[in-house]
Amino acid sequence: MTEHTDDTDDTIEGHERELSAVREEHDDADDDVSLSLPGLSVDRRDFMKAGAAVGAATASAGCLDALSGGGSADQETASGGAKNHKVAPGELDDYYAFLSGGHSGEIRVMGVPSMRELLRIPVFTPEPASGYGYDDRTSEMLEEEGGGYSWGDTHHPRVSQTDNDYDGRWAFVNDKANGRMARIDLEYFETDAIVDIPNQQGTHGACCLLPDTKYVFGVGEFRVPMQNDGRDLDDPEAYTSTIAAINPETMNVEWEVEVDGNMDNGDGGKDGRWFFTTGYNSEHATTESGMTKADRDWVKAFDVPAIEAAVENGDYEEINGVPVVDGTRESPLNQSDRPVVRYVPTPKSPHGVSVTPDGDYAIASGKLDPTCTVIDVEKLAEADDPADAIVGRPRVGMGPLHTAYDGRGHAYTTLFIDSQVAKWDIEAAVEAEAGSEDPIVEKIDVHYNPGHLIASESYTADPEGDYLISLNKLSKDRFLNVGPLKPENDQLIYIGDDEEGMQLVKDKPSYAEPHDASIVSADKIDPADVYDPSDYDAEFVAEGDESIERIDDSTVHVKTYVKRNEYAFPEIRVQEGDEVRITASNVEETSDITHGMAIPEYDVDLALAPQDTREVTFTADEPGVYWVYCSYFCSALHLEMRSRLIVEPSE
Ligand code: RUQ
Ligand code: CUA
Repeated sequence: MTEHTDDTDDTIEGHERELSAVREEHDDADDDVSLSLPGLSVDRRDFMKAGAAVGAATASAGCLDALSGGGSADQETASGGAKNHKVAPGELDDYYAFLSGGHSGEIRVMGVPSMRELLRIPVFTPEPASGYGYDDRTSEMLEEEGGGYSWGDTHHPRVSQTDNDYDGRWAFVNDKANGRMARIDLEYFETDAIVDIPNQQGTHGACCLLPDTKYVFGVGEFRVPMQNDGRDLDDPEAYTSTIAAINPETMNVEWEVEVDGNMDNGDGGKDGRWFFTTGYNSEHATTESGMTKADRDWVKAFDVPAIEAAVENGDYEEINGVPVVDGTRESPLNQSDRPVVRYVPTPKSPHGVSVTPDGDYAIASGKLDPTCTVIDVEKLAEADDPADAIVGRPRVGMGPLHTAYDGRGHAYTTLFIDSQVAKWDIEAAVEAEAGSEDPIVEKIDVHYNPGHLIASESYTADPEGDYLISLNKLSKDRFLNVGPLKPENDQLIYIGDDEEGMQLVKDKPSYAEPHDASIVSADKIDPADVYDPSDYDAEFVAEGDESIERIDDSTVHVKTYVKRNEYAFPEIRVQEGDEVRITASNVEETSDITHGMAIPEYDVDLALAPQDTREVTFTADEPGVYWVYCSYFCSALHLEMRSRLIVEPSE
């Protein structure tokens, strides 16, 4: 049983098939292993047969998993072999993974290790299944705070932390397309705030200043004129990119720092002082060849307290309502012994940067260079020359993009060109000469061309060190051909056994395109089961509170409750040209009983989870009969759950 099984087949039949495979393998080996369970000794085959006969009952599935080496509670096999990482039907995962959706503009929630997709959280894009962007509150959020774009490009979901550990409050994610940051409330798993970051285009990196998420940083990638209002069009030297420090509670942009060169990814140190970004284009060019001319680029290390002091002292220019601190190399603020930004030279165009769990090192992945650059955070604070803080440069392989950690002193770096993940020893890299391959522990093939990778709780001070997901950009031949636009391939790798080495566990096709992810222990997140009506401004419409009220000549307000299998009113009668506002509350308290409120030809689409209230406003400009119907299959009488919107013609 060293083979790993793909458990996407969670059916009873699938389970049976797998069991018979286990039995056959076992029969071939012809060694009867007796199992000692507390108080009884059972022949393994007999036990399996008994279990299989019971089918997929949860309890027996759990026992079977323990026997065949799977399950989340007891993952060691009786014969001391490998785990099979199976999460049986009805069992729950150990982790939540939050993956970005790229230019789908959303976040996906997946269980690990099953790799079952649990939910999609729309962020920058309207999404009809959840009604996101169709009720007044979320459509206003997208329109007003969000700037009214129809899409976004999410890359880096980061979960808030307290004391360098996940606190389960929020996830944040960037919009690379339009320079925005969004916050997702992890009580309800929904986007609750979007900020359109002034002076920034291409907000790429996103992450928190630790230990306590004092700021969420948006890392501006594209250099643009400051301000971008028609000036300096043909003067790229005058363009600039900034990092933006966002208050996680208010989502207000507190300050920005402008720098030389483009920025790319970012990560916060663990002690509240440093924030690191990678970057390219130290040349300030506008074409690819221009951006890759010089051999050197930088990791920029932002000294947050020094920046805060500059803001405090008024050493900034206010641009579009935000204090912008000059962090370019020539800035007077960088000539003192406490510069606001330190420019650590690296080989050209480093891509990912991440801080080790102990906070000792910031490691930048070389991308165009086959090495990683290890920066000693303590030395950085003391060194006169930031280059002196570089303490290691292991040669990891071709196209290193991102690095994650297991908490046991290893780093794992994706190699885009080699289609591999390299595992290496951080301290060995510090001791080895620059360019040495000695720190490499092993490499595993992935399929194909990985971008990001993420290990369980890798961004905290205490990673779990068991699972790693390699987010591969290409899947090519790994799945049934679905035409030219292929899925990506998120591969689960078990990294919990340093002796056996990395083990590829499963392939998970994913729609374009996850970039980064955070993997959080399930017990650190505590989502609500139903809404708490007091959490929203909208007035809850209980049974008995329903009304259809004419506010004035041209406005009607409908307040309706919603429950199995009715809306409060069998008909809603209005006049042609009326502005109609509907306030609808799902009065159900039963978990998972969601109702919809859809009105054809008026583009109305509300999704109402239990105890939720949503409002929608529209103009009834076409006379006629419109069936109000429920779009969530809620009961046997779901189809009959109806009302009519009757729009009477004006004379
Ligand atoms: S960055 S892999 Cu945003 Cu690497 Cu995509
Ligand atoms: Cu309510 Cu279907």
